[in-house]
Amino acid sequence: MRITVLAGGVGAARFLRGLKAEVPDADITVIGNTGDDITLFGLHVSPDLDTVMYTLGGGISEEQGWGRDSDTFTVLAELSAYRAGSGWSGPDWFNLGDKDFATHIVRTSMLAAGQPLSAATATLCERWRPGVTLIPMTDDWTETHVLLAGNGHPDGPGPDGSGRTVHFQEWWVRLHASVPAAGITVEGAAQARPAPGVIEAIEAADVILFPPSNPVVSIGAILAVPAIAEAVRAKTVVGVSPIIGGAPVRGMADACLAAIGVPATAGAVAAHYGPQLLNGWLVDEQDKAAVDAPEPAGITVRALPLYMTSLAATATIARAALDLAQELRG
Ligand code: FO1
Repeated sequence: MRITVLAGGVGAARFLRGLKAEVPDADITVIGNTGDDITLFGLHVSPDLDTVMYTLGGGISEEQGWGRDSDTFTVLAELSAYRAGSGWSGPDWFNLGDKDFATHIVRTSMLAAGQPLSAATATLCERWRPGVTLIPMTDDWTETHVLLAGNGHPDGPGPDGSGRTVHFQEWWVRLHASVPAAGITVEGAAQARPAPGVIEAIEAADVILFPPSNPVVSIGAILAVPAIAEAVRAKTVVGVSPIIGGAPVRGMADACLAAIGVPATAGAVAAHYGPQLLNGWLVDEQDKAAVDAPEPAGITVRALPLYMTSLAATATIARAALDLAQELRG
């Protein structure tokens, strides 16, 4: 069976562990979000690609859900010493571990040599062997930016009164999404070309899965690449709600949904994707009212326990998604 998964970070990576356990012989391609990518200290960091690679490759920090297991922060401490002892003022809010730096150095050195992000990702995966084919959504530049609402917050309106725009990571990590977002845009996505193999993986798939990733800045960012959205719409797509009981299971998807005027409910997220894109939708039993609700019209909704509390629980969710896809494909 060929399965193609559009993936963000932590939620997607954990879902993929269960999917791999449930269908170990399946050919799984993961299309990773690169809107989160950021250049820090001259290094290209791809948080969502690394989270999937480390999680499936056995190198993830389980408690953080990102970055390397048992990492140290000696380089960061040295950077702080330079910040304190000189006029240098590089960002101090993004915690990069020493082992993690090696990943960004390999990636950046390959990019500097003219290799595309997809080639760098393939090289990194030769070491980690994630057991899936991990392809960035595009090799072109994309960055998700957040327009901060002008609300009197120190980071609020700029001199002309309009809200400042910051990189998604600054909003997410430095500001903890504490300043409401008035808008979220994936810069570069409209012009971006799918990376090699992305469209082929979508077209060849028996089913496309949307794991419980952030519908705005993760799956939404991938779908912001026009050719990808168009290819996905032609397929059977089953998604897993990242919202349970009106709140995201982790992360701040609710703050992202608010930025685009979508209520943080399982049904509203399905309706946001729409029946042209999404054919099946798994919701938690707390949200089983969505099964019969009119709003996600044209989308078949099933309710089951959605907390990924163990590998077995996650495998059960993955099985339910595959079964629903089979049912919908007829
Ligand atoms: N998230 C944080 O909340 N704080 C951090 O300092 C942080 C560092 C970091 C370093 C590497 C990496 O791959 C991810 C990192 N993240 C951090 C998570 C990151 O912001 C998220 O994984 C995604 O970008 C959102 O899904």
